[in-house]
Amino acid sequence: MAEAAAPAMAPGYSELSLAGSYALSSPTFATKAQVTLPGDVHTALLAAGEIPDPYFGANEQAVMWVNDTAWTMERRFRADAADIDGYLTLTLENVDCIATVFLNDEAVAATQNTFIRYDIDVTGKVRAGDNTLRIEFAITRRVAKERAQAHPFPLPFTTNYLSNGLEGVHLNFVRKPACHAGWDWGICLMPTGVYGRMAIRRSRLARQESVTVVQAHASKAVELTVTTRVFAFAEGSVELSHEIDGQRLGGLVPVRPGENVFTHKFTIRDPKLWWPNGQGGQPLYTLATTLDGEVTTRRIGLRRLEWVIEKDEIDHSFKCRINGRDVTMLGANWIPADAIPARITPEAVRDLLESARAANMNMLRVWGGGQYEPDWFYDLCDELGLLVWQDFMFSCMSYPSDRGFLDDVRVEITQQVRRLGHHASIALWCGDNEVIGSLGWYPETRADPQRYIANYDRLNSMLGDIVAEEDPSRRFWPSSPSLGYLDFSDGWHADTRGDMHYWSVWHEAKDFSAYREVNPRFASEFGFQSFPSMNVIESFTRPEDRNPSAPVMDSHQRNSGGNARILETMTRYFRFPSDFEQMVFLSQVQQGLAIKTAIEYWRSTKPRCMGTLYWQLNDTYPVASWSSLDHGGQWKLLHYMARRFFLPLSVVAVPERETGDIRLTAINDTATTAAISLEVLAVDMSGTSRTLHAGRATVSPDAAGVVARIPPAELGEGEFLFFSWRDGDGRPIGENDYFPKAYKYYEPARAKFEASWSGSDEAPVLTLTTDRPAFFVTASVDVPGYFSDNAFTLLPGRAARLGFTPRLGATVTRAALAESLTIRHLRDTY
Ligand code: BMA
Repeated sequence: MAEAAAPAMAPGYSELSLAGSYALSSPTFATKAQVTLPGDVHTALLAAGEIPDPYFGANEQAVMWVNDTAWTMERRFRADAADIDGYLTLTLENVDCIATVFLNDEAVAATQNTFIRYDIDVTGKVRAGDNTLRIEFAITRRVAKERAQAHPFPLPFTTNYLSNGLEGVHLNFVRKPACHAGWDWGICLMPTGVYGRMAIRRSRLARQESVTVVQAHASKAVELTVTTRVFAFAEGSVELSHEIDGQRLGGLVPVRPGENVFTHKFTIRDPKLWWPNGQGGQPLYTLATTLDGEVTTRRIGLRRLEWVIEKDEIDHSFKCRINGRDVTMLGANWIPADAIPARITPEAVRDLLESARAANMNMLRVWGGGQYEPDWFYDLCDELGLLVWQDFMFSCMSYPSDRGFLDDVRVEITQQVRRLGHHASIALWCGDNEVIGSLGWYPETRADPQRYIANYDRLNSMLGDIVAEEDPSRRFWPSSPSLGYLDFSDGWHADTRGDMHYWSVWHEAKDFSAYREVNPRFASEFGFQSFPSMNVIESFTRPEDRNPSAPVMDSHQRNSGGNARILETMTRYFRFPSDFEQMVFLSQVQQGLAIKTAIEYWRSTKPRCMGTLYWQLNDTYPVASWSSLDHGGQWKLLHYMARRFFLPLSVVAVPERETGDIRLTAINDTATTAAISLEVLAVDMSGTSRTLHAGRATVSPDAAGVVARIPPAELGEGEFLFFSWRDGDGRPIGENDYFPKAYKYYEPARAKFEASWSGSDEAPVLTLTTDRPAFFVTASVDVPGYFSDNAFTLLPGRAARLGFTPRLGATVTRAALAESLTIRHLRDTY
């Protein structure tokens, strides 16, 4: 009997959003809470007042039961006849994590990977009228444990963090952000929820799966190959078209059931090229894709990007070439913006990324123990000129490599590469974070390296194959750090090839000068901790907790011995602070000084070192950590110092090991020859200064060159170097200083400051003057925002004019700023 003709389907495409309020329940806890999805359980219980704020005090322990509870989320939703007149797909993105999905009490899907978008065929399963969607979550930590116990050989999980006595989680057995179980800067909440898209999609015949774009650059033209994957429910034809730059391609195309792939080629003449921050603009072209009324858009930045990893006079280079120019990558490592998923909002993330841009960064590494970020994160990076080193989500431990696990990961990685590949910001796919290194960390892996390397390579080579298949135009780097393909040697200390993680200063307590004993080709991780800012500490402590060894301060330090390391280091460089607040301030001074020492030296070795990404940009909750932005986005002193040491045209002072001379090197990360005039002063603690050098210099594009040498003998007892440079027209570009001895050996005076406000309420300007040299001078106000400079050296007779930029849409008045202004500096810390 002939096939019944397919029922006439309503034209076009429509979506029924399933976002909204869901009833929360569990077999073991009676709750009245409603959970808003996309969202998470902790947010719901907090809103219902059924749990205390997990970030306050030591409440982490008090809420641990939440992730040892099986949660169910259920809602009713109405559908009209029009909503269901067609083929129906239930799309669920970022379901965290192991759950069964019921539609009108029928189980329609089992999820087990937070990083996968589930497209479930529910044609004929949604009724006109009332329907119910129920998601029943398993207890992830228990499933993980069962899988670990069932695994043929031990796969230890990372415990590189102070778990505050909490039981660790086998997060290498479930596909969920590894840091959800805690990390050496992260709280352990193990959140549950759905964080992405939730919708019933109605299609006439087919739906869009993915649209990828590959760029081929020729002179004065760029060819775009647009590959569209369409899932068709039945045989037939669909209307598929693309539009970009005023060009439209497409038409009626035949489809057969399942996946159909279509390719369209556009040529863009006289393309407006996209550049990373600091190197040019970020023009974006909008590509609109329409399939039978289903419209998706993507913004495309046209740029040629390659990684030059080839033999050179040192060993092998490791640099990023953009539009033909070798650009030094300056930036930091990114971790999830909050430990409570519902708080990861476009507004909060834009604020953090804008702060990265304002600090002259041009790259962020999305770290492998976190998550693939939402589309809008990469849209923001495209817009702000922030390149992305994108790790795949594996970190610091070995993972299974059995068929089931690999099949699930194959779907995950394929989806992520197809979802993100069109973004100009994505610079590189990296297999994992420190998994190669971790092979040397655990007794089990050390005892049987062949087995664990083989296990590692099964997964890692699959990742490389997927990238080669799905995105051949982009580099796949096996791991961070890595010395190269199938090279399993130690990337922590080798500095002639690959990327390097240098942790000897923090984790091995070496002197800051140790940063000058290694010469990485690309430093993708290194860091130094500090305490969060005082107002952040006040947000999770009672006054009696504000002591570096108080239990609450211990519980907000997840790196073993971290608080002691901060305090011990102070005794090496500074006079010990007189009270808690001064200690907090000094911890940030010291953090900034450590990273300044590293980055200034490594940048001065250009073109040997072509990348410095410090650990870490942001925090997931209020904690002592390596971040430069407090939880909530406030600039710590390190972030202000980053804005200076990431200046594209910079001058740095480094002691020369051989001669002891202080070598001043100008670093030019711009495309044009830089002509500068440099003035170098010897200044004493009273403010008396002598000119040691004044002269002009030129530095070629994308190069570094020594512009002056100061023999140490030229500096008298108690004197330091203060130097400033201007452009060819005499406009000030930057200033910097250099202390040949640790700060504790100097006797700065108790400087008196004059502060005055000018400008307008829209653009307030603070002018600071001093009667004596003052160090790490830091202005702060209790309004969200940042000054154009801070944590700097202020000399008598050299006023500092600081513009103030509000953040998070704060409205300010100069009066309010003046009222809450505080000035801190080094001499006041003791
Ligand atoms: C590296 C990172 C993170 C960690 C950091 C600080 O290992 O990859 O895993 O948070 O060092 O210890």
